[in-house]
Amino acid sequence: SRKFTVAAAQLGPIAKEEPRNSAVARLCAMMREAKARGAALVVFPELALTTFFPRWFIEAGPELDQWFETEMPNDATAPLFTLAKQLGIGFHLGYAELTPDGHHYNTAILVGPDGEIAGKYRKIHLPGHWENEEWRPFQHLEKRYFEKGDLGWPVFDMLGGKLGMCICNDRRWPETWRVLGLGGAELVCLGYNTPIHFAPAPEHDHLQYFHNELSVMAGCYQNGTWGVAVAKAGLEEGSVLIGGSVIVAPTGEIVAKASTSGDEVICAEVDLDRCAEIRANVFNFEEHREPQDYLPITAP
Ligand code: ING
Repeated sequence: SRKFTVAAAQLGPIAKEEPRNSAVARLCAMMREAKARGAALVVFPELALTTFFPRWFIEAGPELDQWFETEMPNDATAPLFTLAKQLGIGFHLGYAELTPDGHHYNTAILVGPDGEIAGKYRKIHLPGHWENEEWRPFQHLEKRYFEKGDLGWPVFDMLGGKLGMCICNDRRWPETWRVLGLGGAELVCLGYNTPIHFAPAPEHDHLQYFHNELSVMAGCYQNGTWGVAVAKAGLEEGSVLIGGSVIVAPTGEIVAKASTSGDEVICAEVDLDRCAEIRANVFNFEEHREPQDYLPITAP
């Protein structure tokens, strides 16, 4: 067996004016709690260093770039990397990345217990819209502020297994999970900032928690992988973000779920060998998958 304890460190709201060192202090407190509870890995949310700024229309330039990190680690996040090395715990962190050549990504990294970055992912499915849309109670301008990720969905050797990442809206797309599954992912880390109100279809607002669980449970089951999905939650600058962070088994079962909308650490023991229960049987890709038939047939 390849057992270890994983922690999902759900964040409550981060205020617009909250400085990064305040958010990092909250992350460090939860990293300590995760370690105290025996975790080898702690998963933090998407865009975990700042408020969810795509909810506002912001002109390109310094006012927008203030929300991005130009290097990682940096002065604000160094304490987190130092603590991880000191405690000997790995972590996943989502943040807004501004590259030296001026590219903007919604990014996540995996950092080993040695405090070194082991892997990076840049969000591919960017939801929302490009222009300020006055009819909306709040904006969702990820398509305006981020470029589509250019790294694919890589899988990294870590903690004795194969770990992958995706980010928020990615989890809704079966292709995300299948590409990770085909890459051999045994545990997928993802963060999310999901408003309870989806302006184009408000009749679905009451389904946001359900759709979160549905997406992660299906993705895990249909690819025989563990999943750790972690929210930035709560009433953040007037916008309610769902909580509902979950740890899901390769069977699709939820093995741990957050019960608040604030900073909350949930833990579960994962056994990466359990992926074989699914991958050697019902979803044995080599034996049962028929990719040559996966072509949309239009009616004659
Ligand atoms: N947030 C939301 C998400 O995909 C969204 C956007 C909400 C899309 C509800 C569709 C329905 O969870 C991010 N950051 O992707």
